[in-house]
This record gives sequence, structure tokens and C-alpha cells, in this order.
Amino acid sequence: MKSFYITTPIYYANDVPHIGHAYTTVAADVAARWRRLRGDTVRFLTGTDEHGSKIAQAAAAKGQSPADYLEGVVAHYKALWTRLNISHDDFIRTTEERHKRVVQQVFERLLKQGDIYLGSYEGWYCVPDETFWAQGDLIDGRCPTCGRLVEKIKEESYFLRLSAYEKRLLDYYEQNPDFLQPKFRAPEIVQFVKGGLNDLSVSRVKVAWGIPVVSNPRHTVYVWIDALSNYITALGYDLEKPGPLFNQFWPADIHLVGKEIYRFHAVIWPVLLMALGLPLPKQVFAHGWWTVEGEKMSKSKGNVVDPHIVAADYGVDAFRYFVLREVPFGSDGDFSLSALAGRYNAELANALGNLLNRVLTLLEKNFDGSLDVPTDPVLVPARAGDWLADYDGVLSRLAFSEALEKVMGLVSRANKYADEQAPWKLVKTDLAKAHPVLVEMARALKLAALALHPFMPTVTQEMWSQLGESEPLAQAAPDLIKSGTIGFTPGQKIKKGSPLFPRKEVPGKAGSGPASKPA
Ligand code: ME8
Repeated sequence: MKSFYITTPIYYANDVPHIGHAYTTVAADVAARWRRLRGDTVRFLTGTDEHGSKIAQAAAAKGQSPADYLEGVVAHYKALWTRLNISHDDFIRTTEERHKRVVQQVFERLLKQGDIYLGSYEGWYCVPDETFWAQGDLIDGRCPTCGRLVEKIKEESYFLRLSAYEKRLLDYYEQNPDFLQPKFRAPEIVQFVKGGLNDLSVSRVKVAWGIPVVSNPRHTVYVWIDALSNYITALGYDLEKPGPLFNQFWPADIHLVGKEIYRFHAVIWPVLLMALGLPLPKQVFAHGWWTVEGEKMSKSKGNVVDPHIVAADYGVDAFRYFVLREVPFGSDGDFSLSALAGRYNAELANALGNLLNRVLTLLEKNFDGSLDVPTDPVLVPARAGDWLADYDGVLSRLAFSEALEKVMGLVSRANKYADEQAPWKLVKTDLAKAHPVLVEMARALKLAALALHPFMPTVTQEMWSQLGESEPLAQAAPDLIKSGTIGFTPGQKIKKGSPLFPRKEVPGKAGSGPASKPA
């Protein structure tokens, strides 16, 4: 059995999640669910990044201890993942003992072998914000977030010797052309490394809320060694004796990240792994960023999209569908309620939901719900193995919008076939001719339900049951994908239920909009 390990970034626990965090996590969930449907053994990791002055400050602003504050934020994350039907196998928090202990081991090992050394760090420091800035970050010599004057500081710091790894990195990129994904983002990384790497400051004496350096506890580990290591600490990596999960799932198949942290995953993380003598992940994939109604999301603009609210208005499955359908995965995208309502109505309510409803109604009224009749496979070949193999290839490239186009192409062929054959007329004139037409349309819907399942796990199971399948979709899938046989068993009858996607009013048009707007 193939094993598959996919991760999301660990999100900063200084604030509650928004649509951007949900996007990455839903995408990883779809990839993980598809692999499970194929019968692979999957490990899907997400979690929270919990150290650093930003978190200590956020806690202080609420009059809470960091630990209490973090409990609240982490509960928000976990509740959102439950709500969005995220099927992660583990949730790592960087304040957990399993993580801290290994980060400390890793730091000491790299120090001992000379990949980490003690030097001094020079930079700009915003005292009230307790944040370090590089010269280039400053705005008119001031802190870019609070606008106050910054101080030039020079202090002791440990450094990771990135500069020693330039050649090995470049060789690795060249020999592993699938590592940097999507391909159009690779040149940016290669150029960056070719431009020469500076050693990276990896400790601070001014940041108390962090993992102490064992051999010099005045220092705490600063950002990236702490954060990136989560991908192995969660598998029970340990310098003395890596656990069984590590042996089974490392190297990761895909680290999914947003484009702003691509470089850290494509440069620093490989260096850390090389220094530890560990294999590198097979792929780092950076997706694009969402804006909202054309603007950057920000608290001050008040346009941060809360996925809970969108899911309440449109349903969890439609939310999951929309974010991966709207924008080719890898590119930037814009979220708008009118685009969501438009796609929901056109693709989910009209094309998919109505098709199912029409087919089931006609089968129920005229054939006692029976699916038991041989059909001429016009929409779906008798063996749909090629279609599924192609679909598998598309999803393996994480080309989610392309995958959804492929399924919606099948659905629109089924709708066109319905228009041509007009089974609602045929049932009045030629029942024997009408039956196979309807069952052929049901076959297309069965294949669509299977293919859409990772995107819309609940609704597709409902479609599946309405089509009279008794074994749960997720259980039936591995054999079905292997055999490619999409049909119905003798005596199988549909179980018509309520319509799957009730139509919505498009916001801005006359009548009511969705119940509420994202806050
Ligand atoms: O960077 N559009 O955490 P973070 C799309 N802790 N995706 C978005 C987004 C947007 N507008 N906003 C956020 C961190 N994301 C570190 C990571 S990993 C070892 C450490 C998503 O809370 C996207 O996946 O700032 C991005 O990379 C991530 O949230 C940043 O989350």
C-alpha cells in the first residue's frame, strides 16, 4: 500500500483563522481524501505555531497568560476544522513537549557539528512591539506595523550556516525537478539561492516566549527551526530513535504552503534536513493569495472573511467547492459573494443538483425507482478506468480547478444528453426507451459523486445514497477506482431525498441576499 504524507503550514496562533487558512487546509484535505479513496495510507498534518513575541503580546493585550490565550485560539482552529470537515490525522502545537524536546535536540546537534554557530545579530528593533526588522522592512525609518521609531541593536545570536549549502541546494533543485511546485514559482527560488545565501539568525535573547537553547538558555530558538521542525516532530522524529510513523511517512510527499512562506520551505527547510542527514520532502507546493472583493484582507479594513459565516450561508461543501473551483491552484484569487452565489447557482444548484433531482423524480414516478436495466454507455464508458486514471493524474498535480472542470464537463454532457433525449417526453411515449436514458444519466451522476467526494464529502455521500448505493462511498471507492466499473447492481433502487443545493439569491440583485455577510 502506498503511503502519503501531506502537511499544511502551522498557523500563527496570535489570531483566529480566516478564509486564507481555511483555503490551504481544505486543499490539503481534498488531496488527503482522494488518496484515501484510492486506498493509500494517508497521514495529514496541520497545527499551530505558538511561540514568539507576537503571541506573548496578543495574550498580554487580553490580560491572559500565553498558555491560556493559546488554548482559546487553538480551540477556534480546531472548531473550524471540525466544521469544515477536515480529516487531519494529527494537530501539532509547537508548545507541546513532543515538539520542544526534539527542537532542542536538533539545535544542539547542529551546534555540535558546526552548522549552527554563535555570532552577533544587527538589526532594527521595535521595543513596544518587541519585533525585529531588517533595514528594508522599515517605513521612513519606523516600525512598519506601529509606525514608532525603531532602535538599532546588536546582540548575540546563533546562526544557521545556510551559506555552506548553496551548491547542494542548487544541485538538489536540478536533480529533482518536481520538488519546487508549481513550476512557474521555481525560478524565483533558484535565483534567490544563486544570488548567495546569508547565514540565518536562529536565536534571540530578547524573546522570552520560545523554546530555550539547552546549552545557553539565555537564548530562545527564533522562528524557523522551531516552526519547520513540526513536520518531523509530529511524526515522532527523535535523534536517538525515530518512531515508526517517521519511518513510515518521511519524507513528506507534499508540504502545502502559501506563496509568502515558500522560500522558507524551499531553502531553509531543505538545509536543516540536509544538515540532519534526512531525506528531503518530495514536493513543496506554494499556492497564491486571496484578496476579498479586490482588496487585501485586513482587520483594519474589516473585510476579513470568516469561513464559519460563509459555510452557514452556503453550506460547508459549497464553500469547499468554491474556493478550489474559482482559482487555478497556485495563482492568486479574489473572493466575492457574488462570484460564490453565481457559481453555486450555475454549477451546484442548476447543473448538478437539478440533474440528480430530475433523474430521480422520473425514475421514481415511472419505474418504481429501479435502476435495473442495461444501458448503452454513452456518457460514461462501461469501464471508466481511463477517465479515473486521468482524474487521478490531475489531482496528483493538485490541479483542483481542472479536476472540478473535468467533473462539471461530465455533468454538462449529461445535461446535454437529457436535453437531446428528453426523457420527460419519452416516459409518455416510449417507456422502454426512456429507462436506459435515465439510468445512463444516473451512471454519470454516480461517477460525479465519486470524483467530487474529496471536495464535498457530505453532499456526495447523500447523492450516493439517493442513487441507491448501500455501501458508504468512501468504503466502496478503492475497489471502484481500481476496477473502473460504474454501474448498478440487479434490483438496485434509488432513494430519492431532498434537493441537494437549494438556489440562492445573488447578492446585490433584487430580493434577499444571503443571511449575513462575512465579518
Ligand atoms: O506563516 N490567501 O503562519 P500564518 C491564501 N506560522 N492563503 C492564506 C492567506 C490568504 N490571504 N492568508 C493566510 C505562518 N494564508 C507560519 C507558518 S510553517 C512551518 C509556519 C494561509 O498564520 C497560507 O497557507 O501567517 C499561508 O502560508 C498561511 O496561511 C500563513 O499562516
